[in-house]
Amino acid sequence: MPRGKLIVFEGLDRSGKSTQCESLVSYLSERGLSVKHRRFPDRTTPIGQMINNYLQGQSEQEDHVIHLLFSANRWEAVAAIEADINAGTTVVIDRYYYSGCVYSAAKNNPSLTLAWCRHPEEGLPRPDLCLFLDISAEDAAKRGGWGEERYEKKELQDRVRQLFTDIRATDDGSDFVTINAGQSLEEVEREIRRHAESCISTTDDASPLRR
Ligand code: DGP
Ligand code: NA
Ligand code: NA
Repeated sequence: MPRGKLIVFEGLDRSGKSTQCESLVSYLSERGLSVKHRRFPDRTTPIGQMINNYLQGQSEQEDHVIHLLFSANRWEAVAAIEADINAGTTVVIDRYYYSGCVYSAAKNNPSLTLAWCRHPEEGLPRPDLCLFLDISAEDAAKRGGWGEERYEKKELQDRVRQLFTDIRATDDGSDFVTINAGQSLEEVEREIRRHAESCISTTDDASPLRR
């Protein structure tokens, strides 16, 4: 049986990522594909609850500490993700280690560089496809605005977008397919489906997940 694929969505808050992620999962499962939906942070685990409290402003964490908690929240799911993929299930994830790097690096803490932030993420399974929903912080804010959570502020989102752009110039960025998230929902959906179809029909199914 061919292994499943690892498909990741990335983008700013309010980029339409979660909506598009859900839509792709339904689309693929309606096509009869075995598919599983995940999101990071996964707020349901004990580590995820610490992250949730931090994001909602109910607790404070030192910048490196929260970075490592976000990373640990991905590592604690790795065995389950790999088991699904090896059993032929495609796993679609809303946010992954690219968010992990850019949101922490956007804090402008001099000892929290993009390179430092990347280290704890090294060795996580690399996606077969990373759909980067690109939108300016300004246009994202027009979409009903951001909520109350810690990072949902224009200045930080501007830096996050710049850092996503910086990542695109690195080896990690070679995973990205950039989608103009300023288009209509239907146009974005169509583009995503096209990329996902092409990823899924790729015949290198015997190749293991990259790290
Ligand atoms: P979401 O549930 O997708 O809205 O994500 C919650 C917020 O956390 C969002 O502003 C993005 C941010 N975030 C996601 N992953 C990470 C991470 O690994 N590290 C940091 N610092 N922030 C993250
Ligand atoms: Na959010
Ligand atoms: Na979201």
